[in-house]
Amino acid sequence: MFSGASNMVEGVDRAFAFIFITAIVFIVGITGFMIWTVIRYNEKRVKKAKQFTGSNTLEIIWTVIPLILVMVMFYLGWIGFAPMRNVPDNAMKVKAIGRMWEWQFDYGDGKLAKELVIPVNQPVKLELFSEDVNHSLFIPAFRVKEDVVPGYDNYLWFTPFYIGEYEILCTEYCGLMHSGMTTKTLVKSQEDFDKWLSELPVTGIVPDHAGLVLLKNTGCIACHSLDGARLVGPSFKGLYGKTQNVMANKELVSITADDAYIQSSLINPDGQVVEGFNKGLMKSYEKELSNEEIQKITEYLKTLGIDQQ
Ligand SMILES: [Cu+2]
Repeated sequence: MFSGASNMVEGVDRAFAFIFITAIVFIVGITGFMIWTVIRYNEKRVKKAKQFTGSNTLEIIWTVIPLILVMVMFYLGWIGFAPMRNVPDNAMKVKAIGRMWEWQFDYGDGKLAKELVIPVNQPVKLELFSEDVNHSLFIPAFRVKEDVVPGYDNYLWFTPFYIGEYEILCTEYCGLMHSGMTTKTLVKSQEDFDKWLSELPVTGIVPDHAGLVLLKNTGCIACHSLDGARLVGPSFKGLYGKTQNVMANKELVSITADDAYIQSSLINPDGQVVEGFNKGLMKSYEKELSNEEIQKITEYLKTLGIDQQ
């Protein structure tokens, strides 16, 4: 009955329809009763007004019926609203930025767009950020609307069901050009979306790889260069996957710089010292770096590895 362009339509429309129909029944009923009363008890028909006070039956009826009605409204509202705050794990994340007076969508890795482009039948989570004042992102066809407030990390999510074009509006008065703060959602097939994203030019800032951030924050690059230059320790450039000679237990052995080697070099640096470099200059990072962080560093080193040169 309430199928629509997104998975949120059913819940919202059901609650809306119930409240709307209830309101119509009451407005017609009450107005009709008033008109009927005015005619039926007109002075010409009823000369003398009757006086009466109190009716337990009436009191119960007009307490219980509205109570049931508002509880049903609450229930329908709740079952429509609760899923909106429960984002599925497989949702695609897009950062939606509101500023006076435009929307911008950040797909990561410096890829920015003025229109929201998303694949059909894929849950999408919009992470809402404002750069200036309060805005509100509203996509009427999908029945989603959330405030976009500076300093408050809000979000919304939905799954679009049909390929097509849908309006996006700002519904929080945000200044002179508020009414012009509109854009479009383009729902595409997964194939078309992938093509669009791969062709989207990089116009924003590309954030550092998480592994590089760790190398910088831990001070690694003070002694290990990223460009092949020889510093206190061997350079990270071309390191991953390289076969090299190391001193291990006072013996020169040949090893390949793989995940295990990087892990052991961080935890026990003097265990395998690259030929031509000195022992005792690097401390153990066992306590400073978690296994997960070491993995991120390894992932980054792979991007500088020999295959990449
Ligand atoms: Cu706005």
